[in-house]
Amino acid sequence: MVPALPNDFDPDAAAIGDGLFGLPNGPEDARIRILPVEFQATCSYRLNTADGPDAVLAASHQVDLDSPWCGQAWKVGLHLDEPPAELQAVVKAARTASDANEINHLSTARTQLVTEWTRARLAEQRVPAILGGDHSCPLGAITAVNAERPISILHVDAHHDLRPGYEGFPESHASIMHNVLEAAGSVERIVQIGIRDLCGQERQRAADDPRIRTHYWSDWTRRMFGGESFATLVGEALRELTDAVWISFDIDGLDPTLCPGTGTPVPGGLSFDQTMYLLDALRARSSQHDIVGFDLCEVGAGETDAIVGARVLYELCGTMTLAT
Ligand SMILES: [Mn+2]
Repeated sequence: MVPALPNDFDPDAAAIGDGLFGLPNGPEDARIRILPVEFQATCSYRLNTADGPDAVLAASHQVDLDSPWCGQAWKVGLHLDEPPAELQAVVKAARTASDANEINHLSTARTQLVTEWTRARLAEQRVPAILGGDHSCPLGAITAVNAERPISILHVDAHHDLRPGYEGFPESHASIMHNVLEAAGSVERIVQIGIRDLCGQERQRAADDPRIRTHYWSDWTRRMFGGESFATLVGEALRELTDAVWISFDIDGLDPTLCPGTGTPVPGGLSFDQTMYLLDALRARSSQHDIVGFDLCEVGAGETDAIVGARVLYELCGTMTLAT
């Protein structure tokens, strides 16, 4: 279903509205509903990502709507939701919380509210997406989607995120994939790309758990420098995905020049063009996969962070099969 837009909407004009990408969609006519979660309480290094969603929204007005990569993603209908009042209260409390018990309590409440929001979107046949905030934010969304249909996750990140809790926080941003795997009705598979900062415990977990398929960035760069193509490597990774795919995109999977304000930047990583190619290759496999939702996390509030984040967000929206 292509949503009805006002007759005078001109996608080629400069953005005039306040909406995401300057689009006039309301929540009722958007196929993709994006929930901003301005939560970063478990961040371990730098605290910049709670203001990411606002910065991405502002930068999105500079994104032209006919992408040379994904085309006219706006046509599916995109909307950045107003968070429910309870979630806003939790997010506000988390901004000043310092006690670990309090942060854990707020994290649990946040995840429950994200779960409820996601269930409501699924009931309305909308595609849910989460715009963080730190990478702990999408846990409730991923588990809610997986409860309806077994999914695999395409996970772009500098980190495994396989720690069983970190710094006293069971719902740490460094534990999202561990928590997804431990949740009831586990996901079928996690395909990790960009990984280059890890601990021994995580490496062992990834090697031992057949659901985890890690493509270490060091292996990819060795092979590319040895003459293999990025296309070959991407093809190997994407073939490991199952039918229904959630994309979990931590912006720190990219080279830190593209995300200088992210929480835990790591040198190396995907270029912007490699990221576009990766999503393009996923889109080319649309006859084999349903993209059931996505998250974009750890985007900082700086100018470059927001500009890159807004474009990655548009391309993530563009991985959905265009409705006819
Ligand atoms: Mn992460």
